[in-house]
Amino acid sequence: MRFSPQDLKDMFGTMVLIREFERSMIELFAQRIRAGDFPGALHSSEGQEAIAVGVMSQLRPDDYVFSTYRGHGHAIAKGVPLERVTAEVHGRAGGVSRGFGGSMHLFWKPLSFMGGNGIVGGGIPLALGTAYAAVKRGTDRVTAVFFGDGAASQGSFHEALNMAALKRWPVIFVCENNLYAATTHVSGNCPLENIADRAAAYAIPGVVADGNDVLAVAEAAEAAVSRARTGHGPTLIEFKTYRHQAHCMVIPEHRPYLERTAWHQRDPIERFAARLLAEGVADQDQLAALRRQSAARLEQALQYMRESSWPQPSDLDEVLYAP
Ligand SMILES: Cc1ncc(C[n+]2csc(CCOP(=O)(O)OP(=O)(O)O)c2C)c(N)n1
Ligand SMILES: [Mg+2]
Repeated sequence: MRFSPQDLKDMFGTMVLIREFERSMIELFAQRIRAGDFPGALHSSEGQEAIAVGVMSQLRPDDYVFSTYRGHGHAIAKGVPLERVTAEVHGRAGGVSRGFGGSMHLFWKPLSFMGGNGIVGGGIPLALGTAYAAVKRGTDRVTAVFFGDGAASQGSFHEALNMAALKRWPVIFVCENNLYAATTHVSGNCPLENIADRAAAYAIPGVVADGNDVLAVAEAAEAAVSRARTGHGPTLIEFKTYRHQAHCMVIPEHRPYLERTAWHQRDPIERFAARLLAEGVADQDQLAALRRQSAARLEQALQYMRESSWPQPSDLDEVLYAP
C-alpha cells in the first residue's frame, strides 16, 4: 500500500471535513428543534472518520458502496458532492435525493453510492445484488457494504455472508464495531469476542483491525478489495471504533464517562495528525491550513444549502419512479 504525501494530506483533510460536517449538522439540527421545526433523526459518525476514509481510499469511483443511517462520512469520503449532501440532510430540493430522503437516504449514482438505509442491516443483502450484477456483466467492480455491530446479529447478515461466500461474489463486508447498538453493548448481542470470528462459519477471511487508525483501515481494505477484484470472494472486516456522540439526537448519552474519555484519547484525527508530524509528511502550519481549508469547504456547502429551495409535492413522481 503506497500513499504519496499529497494522498495522506488529502485523507487528513477529508477526515477533518467529515468531523466539521457532523458537528455542524448537530448544531443546526439543535437550532431547528429549538425553533419547533423537527428535521428528522440525525446519527453522527464523529469518531469513525478513519473507517470511511480508509476504506474509500482503496475503492475506485465505479465500485459500489452501501451505507447506513450513520452514513454522512461514507458519502463524503466516496466523493459525493458536499453541497448536495448538505442540502439533502436538511431536506432541500438541491439535495442528492431532491430533499425527499434526508440524512439517512443519501444516494449518488454517478459514483455508485447506493445509499443509506434506515433499516439496521438493510444494506447487507442489497450489496449482493450489485456484486452479482458485476459478475454477470463480466466487470471487476467490487461492492463494499458498511454496517454496525448490532446489524451483525441480524439474520440478513448471516444469509448474505453465506451466499456471497458460496458464490465467491466480490463483496467487502465492513463492520464498524463502535461497541453499541443504540444503548445495547456489543456483549449483549454477540457471544464472541470478535464479530469477525463469524466469518469462519462461512469459510471466508475474517479480519479485525483498528478502526481509529486510517492507515490500518486502508491496509485491511486493500487486501479485501484485491481478493474481491480478482475473483476470490468476500471478506468480513471488523473495525474496532467508538462514536463520539450519543446514538442519535433523541436518545440521551448513556455510556460510561470513563469509557468515553478513554476512547477520546484514541481519536482517529489526532492520531493521524501526530503520525503525519512524526513522519515529516506535514508540519503544524500545514495541518492547520488543511483544517482551515476543510472548514471553508463546509462553509461553501452550507451556503448552497441555505440558498436551496424546499421540495414540492409535485416533484415526488420524478424521484419515486425511474424514467
Ligand atoms: C431492523 C431494525 N431494527 C431496529 C431498528 C432501530 N435501530 C436503529 S439504529 C439501531 C442500533 C444499530 O446499531 P449498530 O448496528 O451497532 O449501528 P450503529 O448505530 O452503532 O452505527 C437500532 C436498534 C432499526 N432501525 N431497524
Ligand atoms: Mg454499533
